[in-house]
Amino acid sequence: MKFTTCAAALSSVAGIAQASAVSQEAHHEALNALVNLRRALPNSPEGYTPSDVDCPSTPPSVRLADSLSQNEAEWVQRRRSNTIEPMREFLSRMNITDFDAGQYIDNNRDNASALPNIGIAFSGGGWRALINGAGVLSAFDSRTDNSTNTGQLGGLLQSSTYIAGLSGGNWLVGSIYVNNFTTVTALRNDPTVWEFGNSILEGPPTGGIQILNTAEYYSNLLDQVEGKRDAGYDASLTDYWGRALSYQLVNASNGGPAYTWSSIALTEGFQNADQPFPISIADARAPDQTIISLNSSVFEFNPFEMGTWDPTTFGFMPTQYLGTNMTNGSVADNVRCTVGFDNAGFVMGTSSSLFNTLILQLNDSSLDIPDALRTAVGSLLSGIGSNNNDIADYEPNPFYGWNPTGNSYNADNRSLTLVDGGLDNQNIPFNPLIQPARELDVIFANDNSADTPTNWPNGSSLVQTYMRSMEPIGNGTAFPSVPDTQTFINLGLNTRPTFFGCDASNITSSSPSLDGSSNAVIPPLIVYIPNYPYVTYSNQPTVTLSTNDTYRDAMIANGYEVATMANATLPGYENWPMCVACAVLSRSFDRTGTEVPQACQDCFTQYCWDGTVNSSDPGTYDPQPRLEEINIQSGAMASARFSGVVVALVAFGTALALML
Ligand SMILES: *[C@@H]1O[C@H](CO)[C@@H](O)[C@H](O)[C@H]1NC(C)=O
Ligand SMILES: *[C@@H]1O[C@H](CO)[C@@H](O)[C@H](O)[C@H]1NC(C)=O
Ligand SMILES: *[C@@H]1O[C@H](CO)[C@@H](O)[C@H](O)[C@H]1NC(C)=O
Ligand SMILES: *[C@@H]1O[C@H](CO)[C@@H](O)[C@H](O)[C@H]1NC(C)=O
Ligand SMILES: *[C@@H]1O[C@H](CO)[C@@H](O)[C@H](O)[C@H]1NC(C)=O
Ligand SMILES: *[C@@H]1O[C@H](CO)[C@@H](O)[C@H](O)[C@H]1NC(C)=O
Ligand SMILES: *[C@@H]1O[C@H](CO)[C@@H](O)[C@H](O)[C@H]1NC(C)=O
Ligand SMILES: *[C@@H]1O[C@H](CO)[C@@H](O)[C@H](O)[C@H]1NC(C)=O
Ligand SMILES: *[C@@H]1O[C@H](CO)[C@@H](O)[C@H](O)[C@H]1NC(C)=O
Ligand SMILES: *[C@@H]1O[C@H](CO)[C@@H](O)[C@H](O)[C@H]1NC(C)=O
Ligand SMILES: *[C@@H]1O[C@H](CO)[C@@H](O)[C@H](O)[C@H]1NC(C)=O
Ligand SMILES: CC(=O)N[C@H]1CO[C@H](CO)[C@@H](O)[C@@H]1O
Repeated sequence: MKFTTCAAALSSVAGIAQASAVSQEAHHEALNALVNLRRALPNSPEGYTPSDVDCPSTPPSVRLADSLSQNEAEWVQRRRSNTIEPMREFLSRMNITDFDAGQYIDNNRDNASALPNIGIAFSGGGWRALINGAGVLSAFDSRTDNSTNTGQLGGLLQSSTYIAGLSGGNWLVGSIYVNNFTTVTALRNDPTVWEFGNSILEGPPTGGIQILNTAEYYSNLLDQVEGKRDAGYDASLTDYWGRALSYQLVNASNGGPAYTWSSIALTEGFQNADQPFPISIADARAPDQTIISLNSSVFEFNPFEMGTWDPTTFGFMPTQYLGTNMTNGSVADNVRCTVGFDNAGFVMGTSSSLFNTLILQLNDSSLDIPDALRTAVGSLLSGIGSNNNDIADYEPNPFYGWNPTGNSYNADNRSLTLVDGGLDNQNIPFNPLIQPARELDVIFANDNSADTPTNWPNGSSLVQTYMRSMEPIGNGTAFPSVPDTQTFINLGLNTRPTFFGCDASNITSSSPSLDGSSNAVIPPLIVYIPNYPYVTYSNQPTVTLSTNDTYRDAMIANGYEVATMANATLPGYENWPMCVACAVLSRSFDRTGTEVPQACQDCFTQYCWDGTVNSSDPGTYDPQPRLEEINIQSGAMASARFSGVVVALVAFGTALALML
């Protein structure tokens, strides 16, 4: 038992000292008191170390992935009613010509399922995805200053039911939710988080809530993970990586070791269904295996459950009780339950495990790390074994013995190894959002992938998800037709928002199930929002250890312009906000048999991919900023082109950098 981390967590939260002297029960009580008092997040009794507790009267069990969980179904019902007012306000403000959106909502408000059901997805792509995505998210958030002015999109977030993040995109979603559904503006302005001027290898800036120096930073990291090992759990490089990430993403001392992913469900805002349902993505993969979209198992972590809809495992486990020794989907009589395994940083680290090996880059001499520390930490971390570098170990495997005929993938393994959600090349987290059970009508998908050698997206992620949806692995999901990646570039579909699947009647079937039958499923309409330079070159390499606040803020501003198309000031795109409203309403119009307003028909003509293909070699793709560049040089020439100036410690291969 290691109480030091818990003590640190407790005392940091409420100034309770000497927590190590109290019993576990007292810990629970103290924590419950804190939960009621303040934010509901640091609820792991022993900080980063998972704890044994008595199982609840209904012990945790694995369920088939054949529907929403009861918790989610109840929650979503409340959420959908709560989106009606924000949606009414948003759609009215988007001012669809000759159409009264307020009246439309009012006519259907007694039946929320007739109204639009919106999801938002943030792709992977390291810090680039986090920061550019942050600009997009802030544009959708009515809490951002001026975001509800004419030409802007504030309120789309408040109108949404689901939000999913993958890898760097989940650093964004995770930062928002783990910090009490805070705003991008607050995270940017807070001097203790999102400070990427300091390399993750050197630790956070000193002062404030954070610790003192690099040596102490490592001592804390190692101590926290050691506590987990001492309690009998396997630790992988992801544990260290997740802890390190937390110092940048979690607004609490020592990276908030007691913050769990499941505790999001305990926050007031979530319980009131005042915010969308957050989902993080990872893939299952054994060490040293490779996966592609057609043979990956996509796992999701939501505040209630962790598991997969894919036929390979087809089960869900309560997130809160991850770490519990499960057999055949249940807890044996003599076994106690585990809590605190689902550490929020560990979940964020799992989704982004591709970056694990960054933590091994200690030998870079430009880093301000004492030599003795460099050596000690270096040998400890490299001792973990290179085979396991990019996996996160979920041992005990919650799906051990579960559904042994269907669960070919991991029923026999005591350990479930998960990796970065982008490693199967589905870099946008569509999988949880195209599940028929979630009934989404439209997905706003912000793509910050580095598909081209110049680190811009080319639609590759959509292609992967589309192909997967037509195979048995897609297990009843459907996805709109999309063209090949050359066409994306040749037609400029990656230079501005593009809609896919506008004509619901053009998609009549989904992936065949294993017995060969196929159901008609209408997929959500996809609003593809690719990264593009507006006010800065937002194609920073995926692997970037540090940058400066000037560039960070320019990237956030860029993301804002990406989402709003420069607040609808680009010639020919003044109708963009109205067309966003049309995309939101499209499936609902179909359901309610409403004639599509002429203005929306014009929007669909302009923004929908019309089926045209041009697969010729597009050559080098090298877009230039659409607007005047923000000066990120602090006095130097504004035109100086960014070309790998960002300190990228890419000792581990360019292939990696190109992948996400
Ligand atoms: C969380 O955010 C809500 C809404 O802004 C606020 O009312 C509440 O006080 C916050 N809780 C904490 C613990 O900061
Ligand atoms: C709504 O659009 C009409 C033109 O279709 C315009 O005259 C009016 O000013 C717009 N209203 C707002 C609030 O932007
Ligand atoms: C609610 O709307 C859906 C979709 O338009 C429709 O199928 C259903 O019959 C409606 N339910 C009620 C009670 O009106
Ligand atoms: C919001 O708009 C006002 C008025 O144009 C301006 O003074 C203010 O700086 C803007 N705020 C932000 C954060 O852009
Ligand atoms: C971080 O926490 C402090 C203290 O609770 C709070 O004042 C601040 O607003 C928080 N920052 C963010 C970004 O939520
Ligand atoms: C997935 O498919 C790829 C390409 O065919 C193959 O190399 C890999 O071994 C497969 N992985 C699994 C887990 O089946
Ligand atoms: C788990 O299920 C298998 C059959 O699938 C059975 O042989 C085994 O005894 C079960 N184990 C437990 C602990 O129930
Ligand atoms: C998990 O529980 C089973 C009983 O269901 C037991 O046989 C096994 O030893 C336990 N594993 C661990 C690691 O405690
Ligand atoms: C768009 O609006 C945001 C927020 O008001 C502002 O910061 C930005 O400069 C605007 N961009 C353009 C091109 O007007
Ligand atoms: C319509 O469906 C066909 C067949 O799946 C597909 O080839 C075509 O691209 C689709 N058109 C559009 C615009 O999605
Ligand atoms: C910030 O970082 C960018 C990208 O590396 C660099 O071009 C710029 O000069 C830096 N600006 C400052 C003020 O350090
Ligand atoms: C819709 C569909 O095909 N669902 C299948 C998903 O996979 C599970 C497990 O193999 C099947 O039982 C479902 O029928």
